[in-house]
Amino acid sequence: MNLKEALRLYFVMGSANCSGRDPRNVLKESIEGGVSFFQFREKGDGCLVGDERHALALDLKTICHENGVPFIVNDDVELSLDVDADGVHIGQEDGSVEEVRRLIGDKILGVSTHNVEEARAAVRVGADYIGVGPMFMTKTKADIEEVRGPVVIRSIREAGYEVPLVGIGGIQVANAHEVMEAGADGVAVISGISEAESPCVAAKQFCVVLNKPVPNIQ
Ligand code: FQP
Ligand code: MG
Repeated sequence: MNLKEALRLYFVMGSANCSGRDPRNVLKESIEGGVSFFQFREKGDGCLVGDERHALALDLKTICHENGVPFIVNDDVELSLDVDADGVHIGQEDGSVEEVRRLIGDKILGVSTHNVEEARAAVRVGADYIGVGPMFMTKTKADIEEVRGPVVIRSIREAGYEVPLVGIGGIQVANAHEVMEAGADGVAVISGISEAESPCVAAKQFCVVLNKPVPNIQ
């Protein structure tokens, strides 16, 4: 797997993002539309816990793997190991990156960053990719940092870091090009796909903007 290539269209989602639809169907449709990386982010109002959360993680992992899409778990290292996910994504407040690396071995480790300093630190401790955000205003996440936008990605590239990198936060079909032009390898999208009337059509629209082959299956 070429990580930078796979990160081009990164779908992040949990049941709270699916407007009451079954996340399994939302994920399947999004992959039909060209999603090439997936993060299970089961948090927010009414999110699943316990056995249901575990069962959903397993189902979504299976859907990903049937389609050659890496399956990443947000925040929860234990769940990622339990379901044998392909990796974990952690933020600045989710514990030590070194400790997570020790626990997951050579699985994929993604780290959230908001500026060049955090990017530098994440690279130094061996993050496989970084998420940079928020790119734009978003309603999906309440506890966001100041919106500084795609310029942060540009400064990380100008500082010489070639680490696989995606932008996140408020990315829609209409603004995704700004993120790519700043030097990202891809975009991480939640509501732009999960809340679309058709996640498949939305993903295809992203593919066009991202210069990514559009799947032609119906
Ligand atoms: N970037 C990415 C992605 N995924 C994320 N979940 C975040 C950033 C945000 O810990 P964090 O991570 O700041 O907040 P939360 O755990 O609520 O998502 F990998 F997609 F780039
Ligand atoms: Mg987190």
